[in-house]
Amino acid sequence: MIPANSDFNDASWSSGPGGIGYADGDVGTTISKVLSVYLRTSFTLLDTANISWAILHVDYDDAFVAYLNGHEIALANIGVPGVRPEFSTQAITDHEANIPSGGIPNRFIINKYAFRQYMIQGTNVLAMQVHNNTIGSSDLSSTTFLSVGIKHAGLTYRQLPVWFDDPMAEKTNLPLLIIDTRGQTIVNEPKITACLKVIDNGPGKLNGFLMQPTMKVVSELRCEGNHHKCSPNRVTA
Ligand SMILES: [Ca+2]
Ligand SMILES: [Ca+2]
Repeated sequence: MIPANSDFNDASWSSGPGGIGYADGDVGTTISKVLSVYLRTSFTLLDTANISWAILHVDYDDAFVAYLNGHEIALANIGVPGVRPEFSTQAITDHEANIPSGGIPNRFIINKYAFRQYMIQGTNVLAMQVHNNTIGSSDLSSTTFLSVGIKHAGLTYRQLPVWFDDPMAEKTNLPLLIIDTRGQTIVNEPKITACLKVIDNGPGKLNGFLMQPTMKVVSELRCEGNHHKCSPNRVTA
């Protein structure tokens, strides 16, 4: 289990700069070969009211689950959302880290409702479990970046990585359709209630996925076969 609250005494844990792993070019602290490794780091949020979005970038080999104050916020290549994998669980497939070959880490947009619910004014703990796909795997990577949007102009913290793209600046001429499950997993039964958001600012205008939706459809969603089925219930503009 990942001890996720800030009261947990991790003094007996080894510590070192990230990423923690072995035999990959982005390792800050080298450990011996393992199937899985558990990581914790803490950070301070002075005013949670100013946070408008959160993005996790993870350069992982081969899988990970990330938790904010004990609540799952992202996972990749392992298990199912909402179920904490055992330490002995293997990653589903092989997955290479991108930074060592000149690429950029994978991006995970954190559901803003979940992030607002889980973040704490004061000390927060980001915990990770990172898993290999085989016992004795030749490499492991876990380089992680948690970034938040701050509404207060003029407040800046650590310099952003050179590869970081401002999500507020990512815009397209095409209308955007976003399925917002508010952190719920779409399953076969029961149906979940989700919100389909349309961002379409009109001809000649740009649309960005963090912009205010121009239309919202409250809808029920469930998995059916290899596709998702939805039944619109309510439309608001
Ligand atoms: Ca690998
Ligand atoms: Ca590996």
